[in-house]
Amino acid sequence: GTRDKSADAQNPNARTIEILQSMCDYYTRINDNWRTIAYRKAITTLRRQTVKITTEDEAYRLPNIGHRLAAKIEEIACTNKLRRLEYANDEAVDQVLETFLKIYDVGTSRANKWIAQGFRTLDDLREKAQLSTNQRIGIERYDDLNTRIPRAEITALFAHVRREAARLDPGVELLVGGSYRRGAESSGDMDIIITKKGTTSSGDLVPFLEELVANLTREGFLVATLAALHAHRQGKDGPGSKWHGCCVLPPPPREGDEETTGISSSSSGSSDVLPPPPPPPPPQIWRRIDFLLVPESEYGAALIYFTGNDIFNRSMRLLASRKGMRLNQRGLYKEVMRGKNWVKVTEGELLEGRDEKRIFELLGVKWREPWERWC
Ligand code: DCP
Ligand code: MG
Ligand code: MN
Repeated sequence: GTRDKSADAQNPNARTIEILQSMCDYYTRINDNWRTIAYRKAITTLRRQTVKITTEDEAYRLPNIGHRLAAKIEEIACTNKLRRLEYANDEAVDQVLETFLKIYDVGTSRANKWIAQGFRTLDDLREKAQLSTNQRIGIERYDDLNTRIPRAEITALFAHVRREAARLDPGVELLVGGSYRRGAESSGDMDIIITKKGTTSSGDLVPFLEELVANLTREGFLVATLAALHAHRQGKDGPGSKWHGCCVLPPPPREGDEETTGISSSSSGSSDVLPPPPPPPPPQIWRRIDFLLVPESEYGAALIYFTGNDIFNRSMRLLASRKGMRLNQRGLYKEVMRGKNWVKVTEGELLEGRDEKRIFELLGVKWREPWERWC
């Protein structure tokens, strides 16, 4: 918004530009990329005008200005202000938006719709809004799911999963990716990557994960499903072989539940004084857990992707494209060559998928340990 302030002041549409810029800043703040871009384009168009735009029709005839923005431009020209902006800068509403955006599976447009419908609290939503199953879980477990997981707890949760997995299939390999692999002291969720020697399609691992999820659910470790395995399966080995949900650490075995030494039971039995009641079990915080199935042939690329962070991933992809390659979570490919009319000249050929270090090499990047990938 700092660009060309003086030039804007000379522009006959100065006031309109100023207010649209405030809206643009607001949408940037709340991460609404679509509207940010729309406003930016409209502002650019207005900057080029040499006469004042006062009606919706005039505005709509200009490039990059749709009906809604055109109506707003007319409102500003007539009233010198924009009601929507007063509402956008209402701090109370901002606070509500922030609260709603922290519900699992809720994005800007959903949150803004709820606000427009008059909802202001989680209780409003619980009682009056139309909620998906996931949004309902996100509200019921709002505090849990917005609490970061200490590293030590991830280690313990993972040990439990790994034990169960090894019982089902000792050949399967599991690893915690995401921020944990980057060495974070706490994480938003736990990303478990699953692979097995000899697999070439994530579908090969689906039966294993189905059984693992069933067992972990039966014993009370997994407590909610947010994205079931089948919902994301695309084709026979689509990228979506994943399961998202919530888990809790199994409660520690209570004294007396385990086989005892005999000493403690006999000594306490002879006393007249009642022993103090056992302390209540610690409250169980629901934790977000993701399982990702990856065939061995794609393991390296998947490791890079699921280790992140997201900014590091973006720069790796950008680097690949600058070198005529394409990197995604399945592999590093030679870029598809396209000719006239976007017709493929060559098919993108797989260069490497299996080996993380080899992908760095082919990209000509010095190897970075996971904990050096914060951006
Ligand atoms: N990822 C990405 N782009 C996204 C989302 C994810 O590249 N838009 C990749 C990088 C992330 C990894 O997937 O590191 C795991 O995603 P998470 O959302 O679980 O992010 P982190 O594990 O990095 O952080 P957190 O501690 O919040 O879970
Ligand atoms: Mg994570
Ligand atoms: Mn995750």
